[in-house]
Order: sequence, then structure tokens, then C-alpha cells
Amino acid sequence: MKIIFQDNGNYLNEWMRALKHSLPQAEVSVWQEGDHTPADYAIVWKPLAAMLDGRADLKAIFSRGAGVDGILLSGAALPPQVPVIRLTDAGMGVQMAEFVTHAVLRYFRQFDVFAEDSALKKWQPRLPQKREDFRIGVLGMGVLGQKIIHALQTFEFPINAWSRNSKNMEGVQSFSGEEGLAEFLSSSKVLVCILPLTDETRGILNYKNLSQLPRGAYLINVARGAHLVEEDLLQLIQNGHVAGAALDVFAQEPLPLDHAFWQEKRITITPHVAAVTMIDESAEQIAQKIARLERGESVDGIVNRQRGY
Ligand code: NDP
Ligand code: OXD
Repeated sequence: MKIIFQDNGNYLNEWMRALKHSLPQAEVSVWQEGDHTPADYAIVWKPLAAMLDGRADLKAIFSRGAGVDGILLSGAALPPQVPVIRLTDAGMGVQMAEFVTHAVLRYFRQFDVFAEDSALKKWQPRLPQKREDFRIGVLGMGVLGQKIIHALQTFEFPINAWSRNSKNMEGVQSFSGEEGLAEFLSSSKVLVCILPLTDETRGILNYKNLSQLPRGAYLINVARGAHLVEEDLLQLIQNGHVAGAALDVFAQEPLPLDHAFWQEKRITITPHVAAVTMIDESAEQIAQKIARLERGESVDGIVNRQRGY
């Protein structure tokens, strides 16, 4: 079995070691420009279109992440009959749950305020905020969204969640589609975005939508930078409607040094690390999916290209 692997300059040795361990029978080669030798599978993150162009020989293209927006960008170059398969959790769910819970608790328990007080040697107890006024709205109820919701439920926060199709999840007020968005937003004190980036979701965190959140709302974006209209968020923070944000993803990454977000202390910035691809778990998941495909069995995480996720 031949596998072509796209090197994007990160952790190549670790990936090669993990793939050798999980797929000892496979011949894995690092793809180079101009390489057209036939292969059974490709493992990619944000591939050059040239890597996949015309490769009808592939049995599947595996994403090294949960998101596939960077692969679908290849558009017409993607061989139409070849399934694109994403990582499903693979160790990212628990990280997402940790990251979002931390950001929610920091705002809810006013840790930033206490940190400011502490820097001034100020002893200032404060009344707790009311949990019932702290409904958390999660945009996206997929593999990662559900892990986030379960984690937040252990702290007894009331939860709203929004997805394409309505869902029945215990203790969660579920909303769906365009028609459910306004009510979802107006009752969500904290908004968490864990949607895939598609034509429908691009720019969803815009002025019109964010201004429907209650005053003093907090935004957590752990999905993709292009979900957010960055200047709209800045305006809403500056006019006091949105209290602050924890942003892990940005329209341009790394975030440029002269970006206004660096100057806004109500925005907490992390460098796209909310859930990092776990190399061993991911290689093992890919190996298991290949084994199922080779046996003619179904696998989860096959991307619907029309929907974009
Ligand atoms: P899933 O495909 O499992 O879930 C996607 C969810 O989004 C589903 O609930 C889906 O609804 C909903 N959705 C999609 N389009 C729409 C729409 N137009 N309207 C309403 N709901 C919609 O994805 P994952 O949970 O595995 O991952 C989500 C994203 O997280 C990834 O695509 C990636 O971009 C991002 N990510 C970010 C990381 C980071 O470190 N910052 C790490 C890993 C992932 P339905 O259930 O009805 O289909
Ligand atoms: C992913 C990511 O999509 O890390 O997996 O962003």
C-alpha cells in the first residue's frame, strides 16, 4: 500500500514515526512537487492543489485535522470520486472541552478582574454572577461541540446549542437553521463558535448577529478565523455591547504584529491551539479507517462536499 504525505513543515519526523507504527505494511513517502507516482491514500492538511489534481487513483484523502476547509479550497483539483475523510475527535474533543470551559469559567468567576485587583494589592471580594443569567450558546453540535456541551453541563450552566438539523440532547435547548438563530443569540450570554467553515458559516460572527447577544456577552471562537468579521467585534467591544472575547483562530495566522486585537486587553489571544492534532491518536485513527475501507466497511468522518463539512 502506498501513501503520500504532505509535509507542511511541522512535526514531519513525529508523523513518519507514528505512521510507521500504526501502518507498518504501508510505504509512506513525502510528496514533492511534480510527483505523480500512483498512490492509494493521501494524508494532508492544507495541500497545494497540484498534490491532488487528477489523482483519481487515490482511494481516500485523509485530513490531518477535524476541519477540511483547507482541503476543499483545492476545489476543481480535488478528484471528484475520491472521499475526503476528516479526523473525528482523535483526542481533540477533550482539549476543546478544557479550552472552552477554562474561558467560560474565567469570565464567569471574574478571574481577570481578580488578577487586575491582585496586581494593585487590592483585596476586593465580589458577589458571584448568577448561573441562571449565564446561558451559554454553542454554535455547532458536532463531535467537538457535543464534548464542549457535556463539559459545561458538569458546571450546571444552562445551555443553548445551534446546528443545521435540530437535535435532541438532554438538558440542552436546541435551535436550528436561520429561523432559530435570532432566539438562540438573544438568550446566549456566552457565545462559543465550533462550526466548520463553509460558504454558509463564513462571517457568521458579524455585527448583525453579535449585536443580538445580550449586553455584556462574551465570545469564544475556537473554529476558524473567517467565521468572525474582526472589525465588527472590535466595534462591539469598544461600544460596550460585547464584554470581551477569547479568540484562538484568526483570518490571518499568525496574527500580524500590527493587528488591533493585540492592543485590546479584553481580547485573549491564543495561537490556534484550542485542540491540537494528537499525532499518535490521529495516525492510529487513519490506520483504522484505512483497514475498514480495505475491508469494504463504512467509516465515519466522510465529508459531504456539497455541505462543506
Ligand atoms: P462536525 O462536522 O462534527 O460538527 C459540525 C457541526 O456544525 C454540526 O453540528 C453541524 O450541524 C453544524 N453546522 C454546520 N454547518 C451549519 C450551518 N450552516 N448551520 C448550522 N449548523 C451547522 O465538526 P467538529 O465538531 O469535528 O469540528 C468543528 C470545527 O472545529 C472544524 O471544522 C474545525 O474548523 C474546528 N476546529 C478547530 C480547532 C482549533 O484548534 N481551533 C481544532 C479542531 C477543529 P448538523 O449536526 O446538523 O450537521
Ligand atoms: C483542525 C484544527 O481542524 O486543528 O483540526 O484546526
